[in-house]
Amino acid sequence: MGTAPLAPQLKGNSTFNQNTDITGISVKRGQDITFRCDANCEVYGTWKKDGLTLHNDGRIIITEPTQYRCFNLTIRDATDEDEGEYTLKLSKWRGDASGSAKVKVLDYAVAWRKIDHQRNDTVKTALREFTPSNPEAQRLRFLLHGPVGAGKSSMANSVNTVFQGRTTVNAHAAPSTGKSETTTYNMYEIKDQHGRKLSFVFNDIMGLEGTETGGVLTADIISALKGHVKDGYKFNPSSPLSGGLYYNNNPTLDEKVHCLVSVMPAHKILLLEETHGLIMKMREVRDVAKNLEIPHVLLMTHVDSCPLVKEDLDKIYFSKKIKIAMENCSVKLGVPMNRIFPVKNYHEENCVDEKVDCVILDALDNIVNFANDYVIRQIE
Ligand SMILES: Nc1nc2c(ncn2[C@@H]2O[C@H](COP(=O)(O)OP(=O)(O)OP(=O)(O)O)[C@@H](O)[C@H]2O)c(=O)[nH]1
Ligand SMILES: [Mg+2]
Repeated sequence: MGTAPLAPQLKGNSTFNQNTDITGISVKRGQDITFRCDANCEVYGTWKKDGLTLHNDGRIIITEPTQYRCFNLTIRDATDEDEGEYTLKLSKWRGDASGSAKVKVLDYAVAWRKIDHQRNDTVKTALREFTPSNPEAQRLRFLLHGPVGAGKSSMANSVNTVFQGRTTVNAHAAPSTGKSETTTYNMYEIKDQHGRKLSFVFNDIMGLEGTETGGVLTADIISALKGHVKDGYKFNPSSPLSGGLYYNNNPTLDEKVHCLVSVMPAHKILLLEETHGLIMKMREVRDVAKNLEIPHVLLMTHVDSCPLVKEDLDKIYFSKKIKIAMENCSVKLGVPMNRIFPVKNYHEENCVDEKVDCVILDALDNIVNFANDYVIRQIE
């Protein structure tokens, strides 16, 4: 609970107490915000937030002032909307006074989504043993797409790392130079520590750029989604694939994509306007997936750009920054919150970590389920 004595600051010619300290308070989401003010004579008081008068209403509790001297305001279960400037205006026929305090709402006191490392082994075993429920799809295919440097190739590597119990580098990942490191269409199989193939693969694609002429073309991502692009195709940012050796005219269900996986770095989404070229391109691909009824999830990478999460990945669902970035992804890219998974890739580690495994497994478990639901729907 965050509490602050409000300090009434004298305005006009009042004779009651004046105190010029303006106190600010910080509370964690879900905690209560409490203000108290003691006047040194009998006065009337009005509470305001950002200039608007507050009234008793559900979470807002304004207690009757004791002897017109003691004023209390409590806001239960703080949310972001409670941030702002709170003012207590005290008045009497001889003048008035007011005191203000700023409230900042910090990270959550309680995680808003559960993560449980204890389930890692169970989830891993289930995914290792998984086979698609429609025999026409021998394995589930997930298409990774997103901005240059988002962590797409790292994700394919990270999933392999989780199942092999050691760091792996099949897909080439590199610090972003602004141009996509990945330039060809590659399929990455996932194997366990004995080299046994699992029943799902990741298709990695060239990165998107915000400009019209740079990066992979949305037409090529859409072709890949429909299964028209063959493994090994080198993308040409000035002309979409429409035929030839690498064009698959009649893809089978097995060759089509069963889940579109958008990858967006947490720190990047906050900087992108809804009208930015990258957002527009990602929305275009999402719309096609939606029309084809292909499930769509979003992996929000680089969650370690939040200091709280960098220090302890288990704090991922305590972080206000992460929640805000996820909400940004949801609104800007049109993905429901329950299809957004914040993850950290294995990018600097040289051994596995149960916390990194846990967030990746949670996302993967959902992707596999959504994709399997899709292939079941294709059974004629
Ligand atoms: N801190 C941090 N770095 C990451 C994360 N994921 C990837 N990286 C790093 O970001 C850089 C780009 O990662 P890639 O996997 O190559 O990204 P990509 O989306 O495949 O990029 P392109 O192929 O160029 O489009 C690499 O230096 C990675 O090590 C993450 O979750 N956190
Ligand atoms: Mg790449």
